[in-house]
Amino acid sequence: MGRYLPLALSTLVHTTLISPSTAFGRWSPTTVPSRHIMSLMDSLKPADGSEGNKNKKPRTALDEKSKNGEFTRKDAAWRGTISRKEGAKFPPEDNRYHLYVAHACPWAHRTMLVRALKGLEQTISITVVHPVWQPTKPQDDEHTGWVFGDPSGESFSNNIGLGGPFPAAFPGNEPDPFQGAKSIRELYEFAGDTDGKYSVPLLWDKKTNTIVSNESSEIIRMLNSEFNEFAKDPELDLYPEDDLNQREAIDAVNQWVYATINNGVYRCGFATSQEAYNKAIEELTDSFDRIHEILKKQNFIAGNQLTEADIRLFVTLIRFDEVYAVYFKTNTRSVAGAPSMMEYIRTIYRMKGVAETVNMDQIKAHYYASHPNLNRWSVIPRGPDFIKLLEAADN
Ligand SMILES: N[C@@H](CCC(=O)N[C@@H](CS)C(=O)NCC(=O)O)C(=O)O
Repeated sequence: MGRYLPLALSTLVHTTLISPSTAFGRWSPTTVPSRHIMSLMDSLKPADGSEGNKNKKPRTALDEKSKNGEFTRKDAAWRGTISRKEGAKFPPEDNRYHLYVAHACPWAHRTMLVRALKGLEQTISITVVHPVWQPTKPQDDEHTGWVFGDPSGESFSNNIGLGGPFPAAFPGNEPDPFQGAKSIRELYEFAGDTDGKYSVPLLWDKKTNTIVSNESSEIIRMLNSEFNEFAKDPELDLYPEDDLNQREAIDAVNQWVYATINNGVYRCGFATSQEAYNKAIEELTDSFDRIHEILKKQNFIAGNQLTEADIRLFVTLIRFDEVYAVYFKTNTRSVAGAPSMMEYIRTIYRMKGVAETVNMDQIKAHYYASHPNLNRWSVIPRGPDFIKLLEAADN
């Protein structure tokens, strides 16, 4: 059985008055509905896989684990393609598609970066959700996930009523402009989703009101190649069509960087056994050193020009010292202590439109407050002020 809070604290939890706010399904300090006490107690159980969600289909990344405590990410469910090919279900069109993203999410960040670098801001609209996960249907079940910002709403705590207060909208968090959805989950349900994992990024078709794709690796390819007639920088090709060697190099890098770095940080952070963590941190540390060495010899990770592989690496490295090294226990290394990496991400950070896609406040608020079984009180550490380091003049 799981270890629960000491009695005095758990009594406090039972009697603390917490209730869902009617408008947004958020918890505010007034009353605890009984179903929520159950979900609250669930979230207080140790994340050791010994009980709880094992018979349920994974609904969030925190449930995606194997018997030996390894984090095992499941595949994205919506895999439509925007294509210039004749008769395509989703042809590229100006102002037809919308991206739902979170500043915090590295996978969503990939899509924001490619949109910015290609100059597609006018063609593909965007909504940034609130960084702190909240109950999405508190009347019905215990799922917590992405909700939309409410610039006139009240501040709130994490999903077990602790930490914060967090503003109802961080700068730039807007309500859903199209369906009036309160959560990303509502959009999935509106589109008839049966998978049950409500992730961002979400590429939405405004014309047919449905989801095109929720797989970032595929969305960035579409943004790179299918919208050139609208792009301000159509020349930029992050996965060069006419250079098969370069494509091979990108594919090869993506493979080990995804497994050991992009997903590797999650394999460290969400591991629920020492063995699983040890394996992940060893692989991550080896890859970190490998990247550092490669970047001493060349400007970018798959050669001397910026490619998709850099977009995918950048989003993990920029979160590394502020979040992953602390929260996901990847503290065998630091980006600030690796000069070739520091120079590399500084170069990318200074490219047109890139800095605007990076929001460290929302990145930190999300990670430190959205998984209360990892950080119950949602205390956000001060950190090294990585962005300041990044923006500092070269020395
Ligand atoms: N395969 C997806 C993964 C996306 C993903 O895992 N997004 C996270 C945020 S960083 C999410 O929305 N998770 C929701 C959940 O775990 O409930 C992609 O690369 O697009």
